[in-house]
Amino acid sequence: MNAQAISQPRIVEVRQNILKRNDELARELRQRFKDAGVFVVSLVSSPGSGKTAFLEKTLTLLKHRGGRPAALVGDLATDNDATRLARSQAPVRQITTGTLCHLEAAMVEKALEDWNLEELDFLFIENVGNLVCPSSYDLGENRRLVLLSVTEGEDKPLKYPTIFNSSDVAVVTKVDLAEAVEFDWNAAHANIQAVRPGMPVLRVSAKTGQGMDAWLASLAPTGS
Ligand SMILES: Nc1nc2c(ncn2[C@@H]2O[C@H](COP(=O)(O)OP(=O)(O)O)[C@@H](O)[C@H]2O)c(=O)[nH]1
Ligand SMILES: [Mg+2]
Repeated sequence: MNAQAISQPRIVEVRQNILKRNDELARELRQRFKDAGVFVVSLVSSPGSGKTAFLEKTLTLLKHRGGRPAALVGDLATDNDATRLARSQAPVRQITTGTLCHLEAAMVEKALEDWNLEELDFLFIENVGNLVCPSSYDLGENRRLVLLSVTEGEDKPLKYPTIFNSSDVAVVTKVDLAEAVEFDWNAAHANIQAVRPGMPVLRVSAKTGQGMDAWLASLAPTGS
């Protein structure tokens, strides 16, 4: 047996342990969120799909309507997104992951350490922009949104099935650009449904506000 054949099972075992520990922590977080009455939504997508723009609009509209939203945002580097989101006046905290391409439950737990969850109705968690890594990591969220911008192409659900499969709702973003890029709605819808039959699909533009009311209505009143 060569060295690689011997070392391979060990790598698998370590990875399984990391995922198991993450799942346990995520379960604890989910219970904490439930006890505090906060509804938690996470967002995953490739970089540039419009997570931060969609979230800034969401936080601003919720604040205007008297809600108590907050957000955590993950990136490899910089706190640019937290600065953008903070314009909504909602509490926001950046998590920088260094070289890690996803958020883990432990990072969420640490970021919330000195927050009083009882003071929140909604917590949004923007994951690191990546269509692969975040799919296996439960963050204790109630609902996971996967965003797909019209400029990315309709085939992405077929190319990255795991992230679509591990999400609850698909959000097609930047619909104000759909015509310019000849976005094929039927193909996009069919591809999403092929990967995850019955998945709800929302269409939004953070730029024009289109679809934002329908999205917020899907969260109200308790977001359950
Ligand atoms: N036209 C248009 N551009 C958008 C929309 N949402 C985001 N963008 C632009 O897309 C780029 C990436 O958006 P960002 O929110 O940073 O994406 P993230 O990396 O997924 O957080 C930015 O230049 C945004 O201004 C939208 O609804 N319409
Ligand atoms: Mg962002």
